[in-house]
Amino acid sequence: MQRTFAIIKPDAVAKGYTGEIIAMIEKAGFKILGLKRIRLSNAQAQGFYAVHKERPFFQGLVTFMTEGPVVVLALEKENAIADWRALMGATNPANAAEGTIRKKFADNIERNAVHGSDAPETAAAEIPFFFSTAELL
Ligand code: 3AN
Repeated sequence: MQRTFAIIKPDAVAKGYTGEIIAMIEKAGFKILGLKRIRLSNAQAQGFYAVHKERPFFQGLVTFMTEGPVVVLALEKENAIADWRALMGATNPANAAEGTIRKKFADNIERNAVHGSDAPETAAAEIPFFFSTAELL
């Protein structure tokens, strides 16, 4: 079993896609260990995306991620990291495959509906960034 971390981003939450995205997650066989709807502070968004802080899109990304509520999830499944990234689709929705979340719900490369950990080390850092052990059931 492997764990991964997911965010339903402000664009998708604001457009009312939370339920459909959670249904896709459950249908794909992920167990939801933790789930909450929160609004990121500036400091949380900057900390979460610290690996991108030298990138030209960093400030725009932080502004976007703090513009409204998000839903954060801790997920478990065999091969969870790769399987969640496959279900999300490519970072740029223009390149995302049919049937993926980004193909269905994302507007563009920045407002791209969902986040997913890209490696086991990333998941191991991202899950405790938002969930205490007691919140993972
Ligand atoms: P992914 O979310 O597919 O793992 P990353 O880790 O390369 O993609 O990028 C993190 C986030 O930064 C993306 N989800 C997207 O919101 C934003 N982003 C990435 N590349 C760009 C870009 N060229 N322009 C604007 N935003 C970007």
